[in-house]
Amino acid sequence: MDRRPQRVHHGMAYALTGRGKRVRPVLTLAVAEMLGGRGDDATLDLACAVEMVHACSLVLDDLPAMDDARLRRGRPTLHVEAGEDVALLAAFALLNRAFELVAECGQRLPLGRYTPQDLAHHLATAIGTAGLIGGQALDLESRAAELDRSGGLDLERLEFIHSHKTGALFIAAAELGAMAADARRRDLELVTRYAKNLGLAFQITDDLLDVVGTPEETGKETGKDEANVTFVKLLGVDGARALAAELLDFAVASLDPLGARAAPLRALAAQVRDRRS
Ligand code: GRG
Repeated sequence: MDRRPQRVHHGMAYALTGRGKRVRPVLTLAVAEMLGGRGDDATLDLACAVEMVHACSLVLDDLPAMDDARLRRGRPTLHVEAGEDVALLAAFALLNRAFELVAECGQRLPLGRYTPQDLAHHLATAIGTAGLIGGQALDLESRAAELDRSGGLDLERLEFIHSHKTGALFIAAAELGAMAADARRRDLELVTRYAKNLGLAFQITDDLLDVVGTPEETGKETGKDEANVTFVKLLGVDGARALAAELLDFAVASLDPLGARAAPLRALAAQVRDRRS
């Protein structure tokens, strides 16, 4: 990390470290292991690539032009720590490094049902305008509309925003794990359904923690969503909790055909339900 460009390399390391939960790479690894993956370095690298994309998205989301957040993982956000120039370059460097890693993993993994291009294609689709970027864009537009008081945000639109902004990377994380294990298509579909519901439930618990959590627990400012439409705003604390629980039940139910092998994914769903950070 002392190699040039030092400030960008330090920024990348800063964004990747700290007290993050690593839920998405854990999902990649748990799915791969459940479906018979070899647990080798290539699968681990694939999981790291997923976390790099997530770290990139957090850095961009925290920028003044987006959420304008100052605290992340219990410390200053990257642009506050190192400047917006470094934050932007580090974010794009992380994204680029993620795709370098995915390309390398595609060569190293013993794939039969999938091609190396499938891995990159799934990840790219999850990030693009049909995924994180699309969800973020719609979120920003909706916030502006709220400020103008020219348009309300209903539950369907909120679900659409967050199933893209948050859910798409959960789905890609699970799919990459399944592909690394050379999973059968049927099993890939089961974990996709699991991850879709898990991702949306994760976002709802994020909204809940913004209201009932503390900065000490969550490592970020709370009450940030006060001016925004969230699941808690639309449904209340109890209603949002009930919806998260229902989605987690759906997530777990989609694992039924996988039997006892899916115990770690069931445990992950319970952790999302009970999380305080
Ligand atoms: C080019 C990758 C890319 C993205 C551009 C900025 C953007 C588009 C999308 C924002 C996506 C985003 C940050 C969604 C919020 C998801 C969410 C609930 C984040 C919090 O995740 P945690 O709790 O964080 O897993 P830790 O710190 O534990 O890793």
